[in-house]
Amino acid sequence: MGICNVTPDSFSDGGRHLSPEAARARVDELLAEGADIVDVGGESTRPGAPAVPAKEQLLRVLEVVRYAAKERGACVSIDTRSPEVAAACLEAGAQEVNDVSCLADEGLAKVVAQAGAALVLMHARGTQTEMAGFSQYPAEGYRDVVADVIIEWTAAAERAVALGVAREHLVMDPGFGFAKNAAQSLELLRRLEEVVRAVPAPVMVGASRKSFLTKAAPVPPAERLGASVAAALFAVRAGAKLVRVHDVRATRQALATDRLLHERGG
Ligand code: HH2
Repeated sequence: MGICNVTPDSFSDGGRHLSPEAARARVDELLAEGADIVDVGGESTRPGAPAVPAKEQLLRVLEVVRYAAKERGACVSIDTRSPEVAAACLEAGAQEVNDVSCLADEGLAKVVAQAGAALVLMHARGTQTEMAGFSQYPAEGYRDVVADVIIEWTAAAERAVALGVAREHLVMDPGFGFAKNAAQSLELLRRLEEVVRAVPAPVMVGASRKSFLTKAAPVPPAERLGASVAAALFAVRAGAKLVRVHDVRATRQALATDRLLHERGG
């Protein structure tokens, strides 16, 4: 899944794809690099980011979604917590809703159910506006981060199913960096196999350029390619079915090479 942030303030690429031309060019770039899904978002989730009203999100993303889905024939995911934004984007050709709020608004599940769309449910606690800072969260916030994330995600998934979302249309995302400090995110990724085994849905990992990856190499977001590719590779080996990334070409290259090297007699 390639990331198309149509925002002025995303943590690693804010403002780069805000104009309609730049956003379309970003879609073209992601598809040329081999993205299977284009994730379009009009609201940053960086800590402290203000909520963006639905109207403003739609001004940013609707034409981009339409372009990617209708003109480029891409599989489009809309990254939003807003039922109104989700409904308009599904109508414009998106096939999936990416919810970073872990179903804070049940209206979102109703919209997804009505459209027969897919729903990425990402584990989180509270909104980005409430988050203190990148990778800041109390150590005592979890009894066991893996067990707690699975329990809380499963409860949200059951709510979504009760609201009409098809069980087989759910994707699980542990929510790296969301209500988790760096140690908690690292532990969650390290033990991803346990999550994959426990959850009856495909697992998606979004670790790309995130600050918890800087423990080994403290560099700014745009310089975290190596760490991001390593994390994606680790996630896929642990059983993740999707990785949400900024750098599709490098990630694909690494995954394809890894697969080749693991082939026997090839
Ligand atoms: N992370 C971000 C945004 N959306 N969605 C899912 N499912 N999983 C994630 O890990 C995830 C996500 C944050 O990254 P980014 O989009 O690059 O930044 P911003 O939220 O500042 O636009």
